[in-house]
Amino acid sequence: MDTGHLSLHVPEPAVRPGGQPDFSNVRIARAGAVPRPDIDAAAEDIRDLAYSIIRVLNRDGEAVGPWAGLLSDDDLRTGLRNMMMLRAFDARMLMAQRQGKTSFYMQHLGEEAVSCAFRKALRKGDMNFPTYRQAGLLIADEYPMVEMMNQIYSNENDPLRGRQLPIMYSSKEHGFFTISGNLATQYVQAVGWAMASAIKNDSRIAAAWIGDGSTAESDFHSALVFASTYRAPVVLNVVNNQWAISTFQGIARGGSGTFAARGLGFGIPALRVDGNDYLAVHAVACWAAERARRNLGPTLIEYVTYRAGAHSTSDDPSAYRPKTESEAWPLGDPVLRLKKHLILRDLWSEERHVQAEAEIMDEVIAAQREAEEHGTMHAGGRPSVRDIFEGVYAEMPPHLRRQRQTAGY
Ligand SMILES: Cc1ncc(C[n+]2csc(CCOP(=O)(O)OP(=O)(O)O)c2C)c(N)n1
Ligand SMILES: [Mg+2]
Repeated sequence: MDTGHLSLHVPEPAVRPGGQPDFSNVRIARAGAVPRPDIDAAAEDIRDLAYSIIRVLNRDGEAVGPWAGLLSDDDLRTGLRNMMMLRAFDARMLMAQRQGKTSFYMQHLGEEAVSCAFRKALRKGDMNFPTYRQAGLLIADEYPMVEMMNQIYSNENDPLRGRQLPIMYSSKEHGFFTISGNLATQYVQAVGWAMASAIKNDSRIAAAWIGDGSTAESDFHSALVFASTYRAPVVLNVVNNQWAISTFQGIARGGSGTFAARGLGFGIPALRVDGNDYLAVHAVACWAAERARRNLGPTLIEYVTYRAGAHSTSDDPSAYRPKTESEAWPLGDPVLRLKKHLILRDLWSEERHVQAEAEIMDEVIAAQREAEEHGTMHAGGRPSVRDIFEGVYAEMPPHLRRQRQTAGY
């Protein structure tokens, strides 16, 4: 009917501060219920997987179903340790920011499984194009924590010589492409890198990273066109942590139902996975990485998780969501869920957990001491002004050389 009064639909989160958190609309498949398709399945034959949630760990902590069984006992304990390390690292660096030792920090609370488990599906030489919330890729690959801290403090040992925002690490050696603050650029870069790898008949694959909110950027969509057309060897990761600073995921998702479903219009196989389930994340990541390696093309993965902390040290979530929303999140906490699984299988215990927590914190504090000997934001050593001019051009152009001389370096 023609009403003569047009209006826009603006999606709103179900609750705001002061309200009762309610996630009853988040439909969660039973652990083990979602099938594991053949690696060469066509996107249209596995459409359901873009609307369900692949889960391995059930409520009791058992690993069940067709996606279970890929990780050894040692792998699982390492996974738990990596996530605990990332959490401890975050806690110390948040405190360091409050103490004025760095200007800025971003934590991973509640999302540790995504980057830690994903890293284990990659091989040396593969390349991630991460955002600021995937430091688990570095931790799980044993990148030295002290280097991360040097970067956060922009001190004299900062591998990036003070030229990047704190937490925007870079390590070619560890398959961690320099973080770009301009979100969604990771997608076009990763797809381009993957295409280059295929053009060179190389064997290395790429992984693109994006948050729910940033999928609204056009870079996301144009990257999907190229990935789909040329069947680029890339894993397209969407971390749906429900929030994009203060904007809820419903804005960027729009009418598509799920973020995974965005892949279907491009003919890209798309899976949705419980992002707080270390085993499920790892299994789905391996499936997608294998597809890429076997030249079967891209896979889009949506990780359903929850940003339990503030967006960054410049954010206060109590202004836009109920304080208790995090506790009401139905997929639980990734560290506690893996811990429960290990205890159930007699591979771990409450005592060992407490002990490991203490050991890990000691390790983080030792790294922090070492980094602080080389300076923090306002004290001690810092990179030379000369470094501003280095590292951009293979050969410094004359105008930059002149500027450097004028600056006295
Ligand atoms: C192209 C671009 N636009 C805007 C911003 C500012 N910005 C920084 S973080 C952020 C929210 C991103 O949310 P999401 O993609 O969901 O990732 P999350 O922070 O939840 O991991 C925005 C809008 C940016 N960095 N880049
Ligand atoms: Mg988000």
